[in-house]
Amino acid sequence: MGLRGSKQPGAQVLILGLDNAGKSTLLYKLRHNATVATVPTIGFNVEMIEARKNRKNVLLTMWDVGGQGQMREHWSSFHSDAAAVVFVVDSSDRERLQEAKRELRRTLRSEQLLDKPLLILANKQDVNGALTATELKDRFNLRKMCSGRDWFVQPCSASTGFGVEEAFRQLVQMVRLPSEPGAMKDNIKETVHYLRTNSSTGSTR
Ligand SMILES: Nc1nc2c(ncn2[C@@H]2O[C@H](COP(=O)(O)OP(=O)(O)OP(=O)(O)O)[C@@H](O)[C@H]2O)c(=O)[nH]1
Ligand SMILES: [Mg+2]
Repeated sequence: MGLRGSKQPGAQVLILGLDNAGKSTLLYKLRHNATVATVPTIGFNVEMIEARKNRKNVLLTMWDVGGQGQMREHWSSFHSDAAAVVFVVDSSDRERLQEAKRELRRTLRSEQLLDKPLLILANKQDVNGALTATELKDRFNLRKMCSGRDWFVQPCSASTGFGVEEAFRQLVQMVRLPSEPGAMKDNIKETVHYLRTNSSTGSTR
């Protein structure tokens, strides 16, 4: 975690989604309240955003990773440090919904993301004909896909700012800080996984 050594509690948030979903637009809207002209992300963008949780200042490190095909194989390198995932969907692009659903399903299968809260953004609500949050929930069969984890679907428009504040508020509420009980459970699970992985490496030497 980039925040080790800092006294301020914090957590890392991973922003994923297909290319053109609006991840970088969202990040800059959140960080600078500005609508920035983006280019496809090769690699990642990272921004730190302060928030209030449980009457404390917390620092969220937001990782926005490129969504193009060749970038997706790198998504998993970001899984282990993520305390929460934001998955951005272009709700106006009906032709790519299946692709988005497939990538979300693949992401949620990651052992390192088990139990991590998931915020799905039904982005581009300003576009005529965009799927509503409820339609997206049904099309992705989210109740089934996300069973056993904390999840929420928020309609928004990263470019106009509609729903963006609500999305951030929801995220802050869902994310578990290291001092919170749920996070402790995650830490224990990760430690057990680490020990298991390392002990099996040891036995094959
Ligand atoms: N109409 C509309 N356009 C949006 C919205 N959000 C993003 N866009 C546009 O969608 C395009 C892609 O946005 P990006 O933020 O670069 O998408 P990305 O998910 O970061 O894409 P990659 O970096 O390739 O993974 C840009 O032209 C944005 O202006 C939105 O809410 N409404
Ligand atoms: Mg981008």
